[in-house]
Amino acid sequence: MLAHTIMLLSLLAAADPTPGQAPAKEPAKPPASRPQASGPAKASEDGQAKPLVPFPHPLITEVLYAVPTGSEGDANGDGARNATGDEFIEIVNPHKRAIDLAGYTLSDKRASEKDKKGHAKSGAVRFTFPKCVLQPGQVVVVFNGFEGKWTGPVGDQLGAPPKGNESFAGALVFDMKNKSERSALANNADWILLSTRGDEPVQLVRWGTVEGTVANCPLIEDAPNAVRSSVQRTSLYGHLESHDQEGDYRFSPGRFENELQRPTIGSATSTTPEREPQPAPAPAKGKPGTKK
Ligand SMILES: [Ca+2]
Ligand SMILES: [Ca+2]
Repeated sequence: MLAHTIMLLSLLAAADPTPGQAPAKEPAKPPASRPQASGPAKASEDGQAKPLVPFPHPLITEVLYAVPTGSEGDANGDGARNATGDEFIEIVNPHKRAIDLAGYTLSDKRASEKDKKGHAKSGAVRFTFPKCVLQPGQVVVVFNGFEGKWTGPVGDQLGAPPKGNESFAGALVFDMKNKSERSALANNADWILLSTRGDEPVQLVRWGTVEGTVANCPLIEDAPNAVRSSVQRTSLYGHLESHDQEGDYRFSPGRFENELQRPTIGSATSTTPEREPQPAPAPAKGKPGTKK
């Protein structure tokens, strides 16, 4: 109890200096672009750390937008470095209950732009998840996939992989199956937007001097420039840093340490997740997934 009180007090002190203690220098207010992830973990009223995104949303934990040159850039491990195909986004279920990724979309800035006729511009990155139950702490990696080759189970927009991929620490791996080299994240300035099946923004990770923003996005984070590595979250409640600050690895698709207990592999399809209310018809109840 005392520890919780101290933590809460320290959080309050960090976020809201008392008038008598003028901050040494302005501004006391954190940058608007990193409202939630630049400081310590938010605490709810009971003192428990809260995920950076509310239930039932997943959380982006790593982005490889600037693929390292040479063999060090072979993030999907197919033996060839591809500046487009080896890009990936890693996400996790940060909650204590299962969630369903169905309809969640990852997209870049290009995907938000339209040409004069109102059509989507070419070169966009956009991936919409199929039905995919994610247990607490379970990790997903979505590769760009351009010209990629795969070992082990890999899903796509039409279907989730039947199980985790041991080549990626047991994470569920998806392939965007991009057919154009131009459908890639821009190294100098771009973003990844996570949005719901109802097209509501959940999380925006951006880098470089990117123009524009996403209105009404509750979590906007500016990732550091990462020339020869990915950017990865320091913890489930932490901010995004260049991956090479954490050791010799330049990226770690599928590996994300967190405070949640990892579920037993194989239970992923056997638990019905709770879903936010949606207009779409509810799935049949009492129909457990096939056990393997
Ligand atoms: Ca590769
Ligand atoms: Ca990782």
